[in-house]
Amino acid sequence: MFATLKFAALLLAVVVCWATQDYDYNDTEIDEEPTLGDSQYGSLWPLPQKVQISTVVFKLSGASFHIFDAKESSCGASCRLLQNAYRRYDEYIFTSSRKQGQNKSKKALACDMSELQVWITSADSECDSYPSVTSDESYKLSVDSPVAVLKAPKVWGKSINRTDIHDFPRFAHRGLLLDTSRHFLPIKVILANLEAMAWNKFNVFHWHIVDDPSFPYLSRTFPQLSQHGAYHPYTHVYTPSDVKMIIEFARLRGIRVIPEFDTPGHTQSWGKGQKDLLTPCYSGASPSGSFGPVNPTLNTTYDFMSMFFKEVSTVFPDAYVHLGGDEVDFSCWKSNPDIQKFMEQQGFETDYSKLESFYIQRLLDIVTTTNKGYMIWQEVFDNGVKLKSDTVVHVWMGNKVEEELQKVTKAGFTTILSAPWYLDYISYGQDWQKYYRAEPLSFKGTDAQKKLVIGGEACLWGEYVDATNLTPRLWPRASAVGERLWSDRDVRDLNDAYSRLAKHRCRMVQRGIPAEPLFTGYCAHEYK
Ligand code: CP6
Repeated sequence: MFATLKFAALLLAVVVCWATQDYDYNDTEIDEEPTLGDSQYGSLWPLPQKVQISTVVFKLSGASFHIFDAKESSCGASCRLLQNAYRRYDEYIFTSSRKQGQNKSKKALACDMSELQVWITSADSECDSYPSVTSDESYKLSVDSPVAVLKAPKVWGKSINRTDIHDFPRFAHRGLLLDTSRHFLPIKVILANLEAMAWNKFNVFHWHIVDDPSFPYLSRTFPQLSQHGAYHPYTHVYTPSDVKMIIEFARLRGIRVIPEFDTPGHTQSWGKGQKDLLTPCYSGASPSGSFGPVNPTLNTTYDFMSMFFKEVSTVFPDAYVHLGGDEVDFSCWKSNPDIQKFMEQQGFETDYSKLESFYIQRLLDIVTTTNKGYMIWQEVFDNGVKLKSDTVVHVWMGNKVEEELQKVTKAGFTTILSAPWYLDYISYGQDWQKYYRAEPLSFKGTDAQKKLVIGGEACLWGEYVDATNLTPRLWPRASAVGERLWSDRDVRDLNDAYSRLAKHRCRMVQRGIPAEPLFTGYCAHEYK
């Protein structure tokens, strides 16, 4: 519900009449968005499950309005998560008007709305815990005079608006993948985007933290990995305290952090600091000097992975880690005589996907001993690796998506979808509409199968993205995915979405996120 506040805030902002009524610009029309094509839901994004907005408008004073713990609430002053959220949302609603001195000479107006009460109803608010895939994110928001009430069973509910909202997510897993290997992303960029994620009701940060080009994760157990594998050993690394800070910042916003340590492919950078981890490729009878995927034939590989993932399991509190397993290139394995011999001994003949599965199987067993669940890219499932029943299969390939979802769920696995939401692809035009139209449950299957689709993730791979362009490339395009994963299946009217999203985007800009425009137009705040 801390995130709920966002809604509340939004809502209250929608409600209008805060202290801005005596702004001194002359042209009153510029305060209004064009009415043509306006949504009855104003700027709400993503659209709550049930909303009733009355025509009654309350006044809200920046001078006297505050967010309080309801006295019945099971958590209050000692819940840092909530107090932190109150402060953020108080700032969102009022800062711009206060900053501009709008209240300077203003007497406290007799306002209809003086407070928002936040009432956590469940005995265990979960204030001090981490969000999980089973977290209750529902909330109810009633904006009425003289107090607005935001009621939620747990601290994780979210929403905002101005009359009556009863809201809950359609999917439990609403993720965003960011890639910090192709380019290092400064902490402040990550934090800013976590903030924007919360505004869009995303609740999973899939941190694709390392990959071929660089290894910015500073491991306490194996510091040589980033020492040699990062773009820079001190400035372009995430230290244990950086990681801790990111996880706590995310937690306060109801966001899980799931790290991905992708193996056995996509591991070039690991080889720089860890001798003998990667497979030496051969050119004819001698080593070529280049390296391929992790070497699955050596015991030392599994010793290393055991120690590495033991550390990862303590650094990242989420119940899941993402183990990758995508795009393994067999050519180097094929060239290596030791690997060939191993294949023969194991009876794999020339089926290198069996070797891949051999590796992954052992890795999964290792990670299981750390008491974590795992997510894997779809290839691991496609190759027939034996998976624990709570494994999340991540569907990313663009061809035969529905068939894949059918197969994965038929086999009884939970799954998340990314195939329609590769935000690193850009095109001329409004590609948010394409993301918005995608429907995760359009495949053929039983109700039980559909229930196994727990959500999806927007992916922003980092080849062409760094701190200079990441944020505008992501927002508001990812917002379309946010609504698809949060709101009801029937919320799919593109005109209505356009109108709300344009305003939502302006709100993000106003709050300091340089979200790109959807199309021609302007933001009301540009004139204030
Ligand atoms: N990196 C990793 C990538 C991609 C994948 N894994 C990728 C593949 C195809 C496209 C975009 C990204 N860059 N580790 C696939 C999951 Cl089109």
